[in-house]
Amino acid sequence: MIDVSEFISYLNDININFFCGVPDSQLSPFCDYLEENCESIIAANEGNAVAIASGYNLSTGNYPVVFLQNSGLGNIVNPVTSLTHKKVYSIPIVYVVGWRGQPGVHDEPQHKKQGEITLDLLELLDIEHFVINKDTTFKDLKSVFENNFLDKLSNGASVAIVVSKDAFKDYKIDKSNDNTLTREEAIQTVTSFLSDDDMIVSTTGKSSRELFEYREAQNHGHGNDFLTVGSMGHSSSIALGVALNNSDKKIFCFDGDGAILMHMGSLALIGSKKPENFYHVMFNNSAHESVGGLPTIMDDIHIKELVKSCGYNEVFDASNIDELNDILPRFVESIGPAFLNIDVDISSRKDLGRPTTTPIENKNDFMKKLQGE
Ligand SMILES: Cc1ncc(C[n+]2csc(CCOP(=O)(O)OP(=O)(O)O)c2C)c(N)n1
Repeated sequence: MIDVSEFISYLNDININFFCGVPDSQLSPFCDYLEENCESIIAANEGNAVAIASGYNLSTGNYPVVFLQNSGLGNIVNPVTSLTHKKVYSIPIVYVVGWRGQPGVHDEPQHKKQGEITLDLLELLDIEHFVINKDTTFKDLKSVFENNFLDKLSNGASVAIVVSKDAFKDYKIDKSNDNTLTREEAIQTVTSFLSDDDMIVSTTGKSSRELFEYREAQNHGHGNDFLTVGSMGHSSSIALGVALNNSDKKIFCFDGDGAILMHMGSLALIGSKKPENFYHVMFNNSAHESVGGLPTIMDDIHIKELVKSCGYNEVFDASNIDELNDILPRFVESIGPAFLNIDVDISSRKDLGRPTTTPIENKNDFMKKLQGE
């Protein structure tokens, strides 16, 4: 196991001290250590992180670190192939990649394919990699830098440390905000208010898990909900596609602030297409709660003004259960696209389960329900 403080101190000693990325639960000791002890940037998405890191390299000549879950590799393919690769600007970056879905390690369906192709994808991108696991020592890792990575970086190539489960020793910081409502209670309150005809597209992470468990507990079945278990940041676009093609139904998107920031352009498209049956709910903890609770920048921006200027028709806000109950009738009866910000705390149940149905079952049930079966 690697002690993150030893690893990051070593990086600092060799003049690697710029860190930018999107948090991941498998990397949470690394991300938490950075948050507490270093200057680091949490980017909107992984492609942005590569671009910010490139700007840092252009300014200093030093090597930046980009950290990400392997599901974010898709988001970096474009800047890696057309910006940082040796055939273009040759900008050296050290990647720290959480390896979800590693073959042989049990994981959720959305991680399986990405887990299988992670090392091949890095190879295709000409990013030399070293896998660390619970048996890897700091000495092993240091010698990879000394005998291989530093040479590659000095030649303008990028390198990656691929992080298996339990490769890092625990390191955890507390995260909290001042909100009183839990995301789970907010999800239950909104869902209980909807009719049997209303459809929900829910975002990646624990929101979808909490929605699934609520439907189980209520014996509702799962046909009204499309759980966007992967593809973080795309649930609002999925919901837009559904809303534009099912004008007789109300389509609700249950989103996270991190997910909205990740592909924020979708807000502009929703606002410009103006589907009257589109209802966007953001459970706002200003954090990536599902992967450890590190902050997003949602509290620094004026999201209500932003969605309004994108063309949303109505905007609502609730920061406690009374406000939520008060606003729900007006929100649901408004003409879309409508946006509801709900302030929630940074917490989730320790015993929260995972969907027990498969994504294909989920899709088939959802399609049947859309078709009125
Ligand atoms: C492209 C991509 N990057 C990173 C992840 C890992 N990930 C899963 S959920 C999540 C946090 C989601 O944050 P937010 O949308 O604010 O919802 P919250 O968990 O706070 O409710 C992250 C970073 C991912 N699944 N996909």
